[in-house]
Formats: sequence, structure tokens, C-alpha cells
Amino acid sequence: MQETSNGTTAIQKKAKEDRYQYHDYYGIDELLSEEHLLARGAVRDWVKSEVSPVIEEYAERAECPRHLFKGLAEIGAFGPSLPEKYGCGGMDEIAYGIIMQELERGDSGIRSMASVQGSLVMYPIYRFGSEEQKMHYLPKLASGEYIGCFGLTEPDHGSNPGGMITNVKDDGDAYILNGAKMWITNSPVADIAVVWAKNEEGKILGMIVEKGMKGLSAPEIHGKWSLRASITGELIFEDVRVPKKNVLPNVVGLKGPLSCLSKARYGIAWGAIGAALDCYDTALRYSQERIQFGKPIGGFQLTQKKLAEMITEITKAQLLAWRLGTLANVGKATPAQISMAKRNNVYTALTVAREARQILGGMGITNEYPIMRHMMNLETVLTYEGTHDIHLLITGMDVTGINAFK
Ligand code: TGC
Ligand code: FAD
Repeated sequence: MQETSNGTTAIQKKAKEDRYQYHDYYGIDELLSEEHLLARGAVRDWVKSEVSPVIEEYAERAECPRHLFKGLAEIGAFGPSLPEKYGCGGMDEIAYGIIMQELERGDSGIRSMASVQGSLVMYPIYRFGSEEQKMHYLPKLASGEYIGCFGLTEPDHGSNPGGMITNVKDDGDAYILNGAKMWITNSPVADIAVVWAKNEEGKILGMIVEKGMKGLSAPEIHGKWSLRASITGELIFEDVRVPKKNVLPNVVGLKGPLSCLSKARYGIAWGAIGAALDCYDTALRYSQERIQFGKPIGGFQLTQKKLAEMITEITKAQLLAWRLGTLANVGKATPAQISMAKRNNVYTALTVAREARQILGGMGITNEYPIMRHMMNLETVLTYEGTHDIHLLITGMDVTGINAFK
């Protein structure tokens, strides 16, 4: 890449010119590599051309824009930090985070499609699967040929997945799977599900359950006021015969699914910033254009207080995500650090959305602007992948050394 006279490359220069648009108040772009900026630009362009023009309508109809799975695959959103050998991106963890940020600027549900596929389906197969399973499933998932889902939560076991009752019984070369999973993103449209179930000794195993297996059904859950452009369902297992070759051989116990959650929660810590930026950007522009009492509402101190606090909190969230990314790149991001970032950044985004909604007055509640959709989406993001309070307790446990869950 050609350098300019002051040593910055053309891409860095362009990112700087776009600074206002990206709201990079603390110059974090200077800490990003050429690859990060390229990935961000490509995903952002895709979101602008493919997601933003249609997302309000899909959300209004509570319909999943299924055609976007292919596009997400083409821009490398599925498993961006998994190895190229399996058809994945081979990028670092910061690139993965930035991709999630740009997707969630479009819609949390679109980011969810990528989070589940990459972090909750491909990652466990990559981390805990056999080489044969990796070669068989990962390229198909990376290319969007297969859609995957992740079954951990049950009707009676949400925050406490260790209490799960979904179970398998040994039957020679297969396991017989019984039970039910609830609130499963993408389950009604999924080709495969990574499912966590207890064996006869009470140990948790992970397995790949395929669409079409007898006894498997995945009814859709209707009536969500949040994440309406993302499809959610159940997974019901009635004597499903799962071949033993479908079991992930390299993990036993709750740390299997919880490790996947760490990967996905990391992505959400970045993703939420995207939703916050879209709300902030919308409110800032509106405040400069909307005239009341003879001047733009952005000229009133109370509006400036809202905007100043929004950009302060967004900047803190950006710094947290960036530092977490540098730790993740060297394998040093702890689950508790990830919990802190997920909790803080999602709450920041929700607060920003609520403040932005106020700045737009009545217009803020309409689908002319993206704020209400982001706000409703973020209510789910605050709850899934571990609720706001569960992450608080994880931090509490980390700093006190005392486990509030036992
Ligand atoms: P606990 O005894 O603390 O831990 C059991 C084992 O797991 C290890 N561990 C972790 N490992 C990796 N990453 C993490 N984040 C880990 N957290 C714990 C731990 O070291 C231990 O290992 P070992 O070797 O000693 O066995 O387990 P617990 O039963 O007391 O539970 C602790 C608690 C409450 C923190 C945990 O259960 C929890 O995180 N609950 C929240 C459940 C949750 O987040 N569910 C999410 C479902 S998936 C989802 O929402 C997808 S949304 C998808 C989308 O659309 O984007
Ligand atoms: P509960 O666990 O019943 O919690 C209810 C309330 O009690 C919460 O406020 C919680 O913080 C609080 N609480 C619970 N325990 C404690 C405690 N010890 N101390 C203090 N407060 C406590 N799951 C999957 O496996 N795969 C998916 O793809 C998936 N996608 C989802 C998509 C959507 C749209 C939604 C809404 C959820 C999804 N989930 C998924 C499930 C999600 O992870 C759970 O909803 C979440 O973990 C909380 O579980 P719960 O809803 O059963 O709430």
C-alpha cells in the first residue's frame, strides 16, 4: 500500500477523513491495521447497500431476510478469525470484532446471524471437533451452504445451563437424544444444530444434530417485539438417533458451551458499539437540523448534555473493546474480562438508544429512523449470551473470589 508524505497509507487517510462518520473521538483508528480498516470498509459498504434499505420492512413483518446469509458468507462474516484451511477468514480477533460492529450498525439480528454461525456453531466444531468433522462442516458453514444453530438454553434452564435435562442414552453406535431447547436463534431454518446434552453419567456432551433426523423438530417462536428480523425457535428431540461420529470428541462438561459463549460475547461487546454509533449518528444529525424556538435543538444545553454523554460512553466502550481485542489476539482475554465488556457495552448501547430516541422527539418512535428498532433489539442483546445481571455476578465472583451462584 502506497504511503503518503506523513507516513499514513491511503486507507488510513480515508478512514481519518471519515472520522466524523465513524465517530472515532479518541483516534482509535490509528491503532488499527490496514486489514482492519479494509474489513470494516467492506462490511460497512455491504450493510449500506444490502441491509439498510430493507431492514425496517423485514423487522416490521417480523421476517428473517434469509437471502442475506449468502451475502454474509461472501463478505467473510462467518468465522472471520478461524483458519483459511477450513474456508474461513484467518484474520485476527480485532478484525472479527470490527466486522460484528459494522453488522450491528445495520441490525442486531443481522449480527446475530453471524455470531451464531461463526462463534456458536463453527467455533465449537473447530475447537472441539475431529479433523473429519472440521473438513466436512466448516467450509459448508463458512460459505453459507449450511446454516447452523446452537442449542444450550432450555425452557427451565436459561441462566443456569448446568441444570439442563436434555439427555442422551447410549445405543451402540449412536446416542438417543431426548429433551427440548428454547429461544434458539435460526433453529427453524438451520441445517445443523450444535446441541449440548447430558449423558447417563450426567456429563455434558456436544453433538451435531442434522436437519431431517427422525424425531427432530424446530418450531418458530412468534410474538417477539425485539430482534424481529432474526428468526428464533425451539429444538425438540423425541428419540433422535444421533450417530456417535457426530459427537464433538474433544470436550466434556459445561466449559464446552461456555467457551463458545466467551467467543460470541466478545463479538457482542464490539457489535453493540455499532448499534450505539448508528443511534448517536442519527441523533447528532437530527439535532443539527431540527429547529425549535428559532434554533437547532443541538444548540440547547440539555441536548448537548445528552450528545456529550453519549459520545463519552461510546468512546469508553470503543476503548474497552479495542483493549479486549489486543488481549484476545494473544489468548489472554479472560472470560470475566469478556463479561465486563459485554455487559458494559450492551448497556451503553441501550442507554444511547434511549437518549437518542428522546432527541428525535415524536419522530424517534417511528420507523423513519433506526433508533426504536435498535432499542428494541438491544433488550434481547442485554439478555442473551448471559443476562446483564449474570455478567455482573461473574465480575463480582472474579473480584471477590466468592461464587454467588453456588
Ligand atoms: P461454573 O462451575 O462456573 O463453570 C463450569 C466450567 O466452565 C468453565 N467456565 C468457562 N469456560 C470458558 N468460558 C467461560 N465463559 C466460562 N465460564 C465458566 C469453568 O471454569 C468450569 O470449568 P471446569 O474445568 O472447572 O469444569 O458453572 P456454573 O454452572 O456455576 O455457571 C456459571 C454461570 C452462571 C456464569 C454460567 O452458567 C453462565 O454463563 N450462565 C449464562 C448462560 C448463558 O449465557 N447462556 C447463553 C445461551 S446461548 C445464547 O444466548 C445465544 S444468543 C445467540 C445470538 O443470537 O447471538
Ligand atoms: P432466566 O434465567 O429465567 O432469568 C430471568 C431473570 O432472573 C434475569 O433477569 C436473570 O438475570 C435473573 N437471574 C437468574 N439467575 C440469577 C441469579 N443467580 N442471581 C440474580 N439474578 C438471576 N439460547 C441458546 O442456547 N441459543 C440461542 O441461539 C439463543 N438465542 C436467543 C435469542 C433470543 C431472541 C433470546 C431472547 C434468547 C436467546 N437464547 C439463546 C437464550 C438466552 O441466552 C436466555 O434467554 C438467557 O440466557 C436468559 O435465560 P432465561 O431467559 O431463561 O432467563
